[in-house]
Amino acid sequence: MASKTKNQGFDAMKQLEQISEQFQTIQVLNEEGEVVNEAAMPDLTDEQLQELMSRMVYTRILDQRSISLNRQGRLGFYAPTAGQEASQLASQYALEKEDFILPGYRDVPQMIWHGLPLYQAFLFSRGHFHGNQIPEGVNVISPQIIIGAQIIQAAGVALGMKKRGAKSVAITYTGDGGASQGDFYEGINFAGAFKAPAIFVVQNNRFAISTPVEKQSAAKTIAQKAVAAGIPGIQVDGMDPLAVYSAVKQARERAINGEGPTLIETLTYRYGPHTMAGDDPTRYRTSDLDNEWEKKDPLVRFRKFLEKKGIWNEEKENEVIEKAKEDIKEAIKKADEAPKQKVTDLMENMYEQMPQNLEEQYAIYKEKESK
Ligand SMILES: Cc1ncc(C[n+]2csc(CCOP(=O)(O)OP(=O)(O)O)c2C)c(N)n1
Repeated sequence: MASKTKNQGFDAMKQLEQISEQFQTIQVLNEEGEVVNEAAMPDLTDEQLQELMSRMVYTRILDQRSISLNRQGRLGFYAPTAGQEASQLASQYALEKEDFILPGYRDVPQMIWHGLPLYQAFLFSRGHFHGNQIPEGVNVISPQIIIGAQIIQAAGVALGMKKRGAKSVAITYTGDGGASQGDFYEGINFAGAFKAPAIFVVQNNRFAISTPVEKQSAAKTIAQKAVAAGIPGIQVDGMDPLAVYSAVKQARERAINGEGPTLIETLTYRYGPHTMAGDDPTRYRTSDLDNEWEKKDPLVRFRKFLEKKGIWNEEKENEVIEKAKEDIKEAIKKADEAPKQKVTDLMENMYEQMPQNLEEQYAIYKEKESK
């Protein structure tokens, strides 16, 4: 669309159009599990490909079980993840243990695969403080509920790594809604200016609760927002684990080579509701749109690819499913055994030095709890 306004030697609309057109979606596997882009194919062994598939299957089961546990009143806050496995798990799979994850509330799977014990993820869901006591050596922080706040924190963590001379990166995740927050622009701009080794992943699942991405921004892609920060921006097919892996792996290499941050937009979809707190997606999504995205299912596509290679079958998948169910059962049992949270735990965890006005209340509760 050329500008309707008189051209006085330059055409600002055309310039915008040209910039937007540069951002093409990177894909390695199509919906049939066929390789359509050899050049972007990551260098993964058969074992690694199987491991990635196992994690995706495991996490789909975890999602199904978490939804059902929530409905039984055995879990609290839960943001469903089905549909986003490639985006979440292939990006985490491209990391090293020393890298730091700053997740949003939907990104608990990445935390688990980065080392957070499953029972602690369940305790987080229940609002129990032990769910937020991340074990030493597990480089994640608690999921951020304030949309976009983790983006600035990631820029800071990454800059800290650079200053210490560490060869690691900070990766953070937000949604398409998060990319409209001021924190997003501040974070990517700051990281760009200081060449901080950060990776900003925007999981564009098309909706911020009920707000469609088309109403979120006039930009054709979220990836192109990187241009203003002077950093590379990539849009990948977020239902394609190999494309996501390649994009993050490359961004990580750039970051540790001192070339600064990258913004990665993954085009994805959440099959379930926004959270389990009463959201009804049928009020804002059509079944046609749901069907369109179900055909892109990352598990189906990756399964087809691996089966064609002869390195995946039903038996293997069933083993993973059984293992996931077993682990979940054990982790829930362990979460149930955690000591009941007390009011004084909340106060003690919040303050090193209790404010004077709370000291009195603290003493009252301490007394009650001792009975
Ligand atoms: C600063 C802030 N504003 C509003 C909210 C309420 N809120 C919770 S989730 C959400 C939508 C976020 O959508 P998106 O960033 O696309 O992520 P998604 O949930 O789709 O993964 C909103 C507005 C919040 N948590 N924080």
